[in-house]
Amino acid sequence: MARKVEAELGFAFPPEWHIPEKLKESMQYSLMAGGKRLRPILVIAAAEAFGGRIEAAIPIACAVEMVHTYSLIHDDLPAMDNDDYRRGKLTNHKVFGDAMAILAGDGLLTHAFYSIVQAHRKFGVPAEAALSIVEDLAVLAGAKGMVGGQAADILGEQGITRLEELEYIHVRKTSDLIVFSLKAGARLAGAGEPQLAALEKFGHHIGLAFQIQDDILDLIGDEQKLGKPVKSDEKQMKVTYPYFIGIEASKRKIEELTEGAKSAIIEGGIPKPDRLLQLADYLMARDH
Ligand code: GRG
Repeated sequence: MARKVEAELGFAFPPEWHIPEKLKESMQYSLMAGGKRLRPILVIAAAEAFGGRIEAAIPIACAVEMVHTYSLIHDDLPAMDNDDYRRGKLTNHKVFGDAMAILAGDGLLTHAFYSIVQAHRKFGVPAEAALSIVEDLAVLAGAKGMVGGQAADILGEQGITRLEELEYIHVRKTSDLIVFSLKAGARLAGAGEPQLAALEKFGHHIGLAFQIQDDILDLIGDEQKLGKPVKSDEKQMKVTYPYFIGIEASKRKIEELTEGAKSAIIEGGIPKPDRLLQLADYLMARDH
C-alpha cells in the first residue's frame, strides 16, 4: 500500500510542466525522504473499509502526504523549530536554503488540491465527494486546523499551564490531518454521515494517542529509529504530556484513547473495520 503511494509520489508533478529545477528538487527531496506514510495508509484503509477502489484513493493519499510534508518543511525552519535533521536526512532548508524551503512547502500545499481534483478527473470519484474532500482539507489543514494548532503552539510556548491547552494544540496539529485522511478515504467510497462521525472520533483519538507517543519517544526513544535527535522537547523547554502527567500515566492515556478509538469504529457501522483496528494497535506500540 505504502509502496504504491511512494511510486506515485515520485511522479506527483506532470513531467511536461515547466518547474524551476531547484524548486522541483527541493519538493522531491522532502517528499521522497521516507517517513511512515501513515496518513496515506489511513486514506486507503478508510476507502477499503467501505469497499472503495484503491486506485481512486491514491491521488488523495498523495495529497495528504504533500500537506504533511509541507508542514514538516516549514516546521523545521529557523523561524519555527530550527531543526537540522528530519526523516534521517538534513532538513530541507539546510540543503536548499530558507527561501527555497518555504517555496517547496508552498508548492506542495498547493499541489495537494490539484491532486485531489485528479481523483475525480482520472478515477471518476463523484464531483460532490471531491468537493467535500477539498473543503475538509482546507478546514482541517488550515487556520482552524493544523495551521491554527501550530500558531497556538508558538504563541503558547512555555506559557501553557493546563493540559486542555496542550490537548487543543495536539488535536489541531496532529489529529486534524489524521481525521481528514480517514474521512477522505471514506467519502470517496460513499460513506454516510454517521459513519463519517465515527471516523472523526476514531481519528481524533488515535491522533492524540499518536502525539502523546511522539512526546514519550522524544524522551526515551531511539535516535536511530526516529531519524532525528531525541530530547528536543526538553532542550526547547516544551511542555508535553509526560511533562504534565509523567511517562506511566501518559502510556495509560494512550491505551485509553486507543480503546475509545476502536469502540467508535466497532459501534460505527463500518462494513470492513479490520485494517483500521489493526492500525490503531500498531500506532500504540510504535517505536518510531
Ligand atoms: C508549519 C503549518 C505548519 C504546521 C506544522 C506537523 C507540524 C505542524 C509540526 C511538526 C512537529 C510535530 C511534532 C507535529 C505533530 C505531528 C507529527 C507527530 C508529525 C510527525 O509525523 P510522522 O511521525 O512523520 O507521521 P513521518 O516522517 O513518519 O511522516
